[in-house]
Amino acid sequence: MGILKQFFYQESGPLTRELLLDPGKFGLGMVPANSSPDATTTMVCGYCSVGCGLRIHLKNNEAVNLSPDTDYPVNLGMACPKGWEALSPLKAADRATTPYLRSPDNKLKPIDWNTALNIFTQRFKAIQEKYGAESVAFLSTGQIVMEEMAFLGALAKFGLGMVHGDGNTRQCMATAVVAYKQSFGFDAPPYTYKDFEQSDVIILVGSNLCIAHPILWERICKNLNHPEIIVVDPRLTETAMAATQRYPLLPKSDLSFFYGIARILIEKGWVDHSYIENHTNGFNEFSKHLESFTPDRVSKETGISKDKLYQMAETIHKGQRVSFWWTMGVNQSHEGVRLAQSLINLALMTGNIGKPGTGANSITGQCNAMGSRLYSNTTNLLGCHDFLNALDREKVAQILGLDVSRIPQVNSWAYDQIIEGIGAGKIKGLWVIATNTSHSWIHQSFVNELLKELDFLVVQDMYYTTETAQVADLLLPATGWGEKEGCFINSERRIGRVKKVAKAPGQALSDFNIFRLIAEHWGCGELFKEWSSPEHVFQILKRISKGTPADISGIRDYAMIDEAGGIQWPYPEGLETKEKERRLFEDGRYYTKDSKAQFIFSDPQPMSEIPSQEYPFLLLTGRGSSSQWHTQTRTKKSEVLKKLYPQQIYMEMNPEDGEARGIKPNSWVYVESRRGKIKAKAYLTPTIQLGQLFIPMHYHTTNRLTNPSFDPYSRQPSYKACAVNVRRIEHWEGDEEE
Ligand SMILES: Nc1nc2c(c(=O)[nH]1)N[C@H]1C(S)=C(S)[C@@H](COP(=O)(O)OP(=O)(O)OC[C@H]3O[C@@H](n4cnc5c(=O)[nH]c(N)nc54)[C@H](O)[C@@H]3O)O[C@H]1N2
Ligand SMILES: Nc1nc2c(c(=O)[nH]1)N[C@H]1C(S)=C(S)[C@@H](COP(=O)(O)OP(=O)(O)OC[C@H]3O[C@@H](n4cnc5c(=O)[nH]c(N)nc54)[C@H](O)[C@@H]3O)O[C@H]1N2
Ligand code: SF4
Ligand SMILES: [Mo]
Repeated sequence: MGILKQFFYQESGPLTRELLLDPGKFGLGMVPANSSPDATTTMVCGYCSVGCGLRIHLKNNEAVNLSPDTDYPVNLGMACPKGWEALSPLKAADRATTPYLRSPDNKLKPIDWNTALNIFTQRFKAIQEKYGAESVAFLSTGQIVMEEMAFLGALAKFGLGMVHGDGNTRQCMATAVVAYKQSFGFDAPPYTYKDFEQSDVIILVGSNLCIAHPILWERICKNLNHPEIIVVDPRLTETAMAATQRYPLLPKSDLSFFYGIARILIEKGWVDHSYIENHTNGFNEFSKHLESFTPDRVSKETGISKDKLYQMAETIHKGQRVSFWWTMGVNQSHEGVRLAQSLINLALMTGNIGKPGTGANSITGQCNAMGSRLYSNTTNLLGCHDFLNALDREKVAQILGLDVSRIPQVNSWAYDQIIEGIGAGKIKGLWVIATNTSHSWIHQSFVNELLKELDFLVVQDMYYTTETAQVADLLLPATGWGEKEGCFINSERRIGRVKKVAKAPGQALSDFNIFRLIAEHWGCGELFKEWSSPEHVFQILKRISKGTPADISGIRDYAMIDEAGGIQWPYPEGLETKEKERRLFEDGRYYTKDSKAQFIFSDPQPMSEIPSQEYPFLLLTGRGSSSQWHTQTRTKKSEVLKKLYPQQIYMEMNPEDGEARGIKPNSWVYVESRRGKIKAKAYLTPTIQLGQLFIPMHYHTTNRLTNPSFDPYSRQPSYKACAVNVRRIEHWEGDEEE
């Protein structure tokens, strides 16, 4: 029990007089980020990937309030409602304050940590003995610090013998990762936020910046060049309303659209031949491929007039500094990788990359989506190495002091394959950390049926009330942002600090300490003896990154990150720079063998579910408001945020469609797909095109409707297209949930 006591002391304050009198003896000590009783410390926000700096105001070393950091280079004194309210979810009444175990009468009952850890070990080991080591898998997240992600990935694969583990970043960033890797030779978003201020043409594709990355929108507002702001989105979003040009194309017609634009640029001679010649491969093949994308064809396929196509091409041509930005309207598509590459191709062929105000720029989603891309040990070996490459395995094993045989020689299954694996009887145990699968996975009822088939499901979360926690066999109570130490990496590759400014509730422990305890109980603690604190792990990750494109070996320690206001990767040893914003590819050299970027393209494919007579509408889903975060486990705990968004699920529909079906504003309707039927309130609005609908993802029934279709290269789910029908509710069918 010794080690546990230390952890409780570290997490929640002293348990015993002995600890109180001599904290140093236990080596872990409680936070004091700052020693004076009333002070301020700074850290980055724990919600989205913008990564705003927040000043946390402390009383007796505990957070009492916060305000946006005026000196941080990301947000320059601004924050959105979630940031302002970031502390309130920590105090919620449904925090998991003790481990829970499902009892024979099917209820979650509190247990102590020692029992929980023994059960974790016994159950997973028994499953592995019976069905093989790879029959236990994990699903992780873009929302824990990178030191915890690395620890989880290393522990699961090198310590517990798992082979398969993926994260919610599959739902989110997988497409951008694959697109960049194939085109640039490395998963490398090239931009820095200053590019928003330096562009004169900003093209936002499938990105509702005002809602999803509000402070990046504020950065655009600081642009003094009176930029053209172009929004390509089937909906007239908040961002589109504020744009100077709008392209409300038909959903999933983007690939045809951007090939059409590329063809016009070539036809008009508006391309940068010298850039193409010196820094790229495959342009001739690409231009040949574009021949059939005539303005007539593209206009027909996208619903955008030929004049508008020429207007967009001309705007790109006239721009001195053109930047292309994309988010989920691109990544979450059945052909997302090729679509992202169609934007990369446009930047390359017009030479709009590696210069201020330019770039083919994927914006990430979660606070640490990029940390997960680099260090989660899921789809690539720790630090963007390759499980399939013997030299990479040797390198990582040597740095970690491991026997190389502990490193799997195969790639992990993707999220959807892990889920399918349950159905096929190949995955029998699952450990879910900081993601709410039962709510957020596509075709929710399918995954929820499969979760029941598992022999053992462990969920590690801050709350015992999440949809996934409620079906767990074992629930491990975790602390959250503000209750632990580590780093996040934001969209512009900036590593920022997260600090412990609040005590853990009850016996909750940081994910980091949970992993340490599991290692001990499993019997592989020896392998991780160097992994004693987040900052020690940071030092290990520096060594692993050395020599890779994302080298951070020159970052001395946490204090240096604090002093610098966050540090962007790469930051190799010997780099002496005071620059606060750095972009990639300024020398025109990419991470491929011949240092050239590659044009990649293929023919557009039909989406897997097309509206029919029975299901005549196409349903889009996404973010609803700047005050709602995903499955709402955190944002619904804030009384302030709750006033800023609709409490009940709603469906946006064009008023003409509403009238044709006798649907009145604010009336309840059924929305039905081939997979399920839900109730929603009709919100009639001309911002939605005829034949289309939109439902925010934040309500727990939305994903009952979505269709499990995936990009073939990235295996990212296509959340933004499924065929549905809508019916007026004549009378309540009482047994159904809304
Ligand atoms: N307030 C808030 N902010 C968030 C989040 C949150 O939950 N709440 N989540 C964070 C995360 S993890 C992410 S990934 C980001 C997501 O950020 P965004 O991607 O900006 O958000 P979404 O609303 O999912 O999707 C963006 C747009 O894609 C459009 N779209 C749908 N289909 C198509 C299509 O075929 N073509 C085109 N061009 N567009 C299409 C939708 O109409 C929508 O407006 O937001 C992050 N920020
Ligand atoms: N229909 C539809 N579905 C979608 C999308 C869409 O656009 N449309 N978008 C997809 C995208 S882009 C994303 S990123 C996913 C997000 O989907 P999820 O990852 O399922 O969403 P969250 O609500 O953020 O879940 C995070 C969980 O981690 C817990 N948590 C928070 N911090 C910590 C911590 O420090 N430690 C631990 N152990 N737990 C913690 C929270 O309480 C919560 O239960 O949803 C996807 N689903
Ligand atoms: S924009 Fe994102 S990082 Fe900034 S305060 Fe809002 S949620 Fe936090
Ligand atoms: Mo996401």
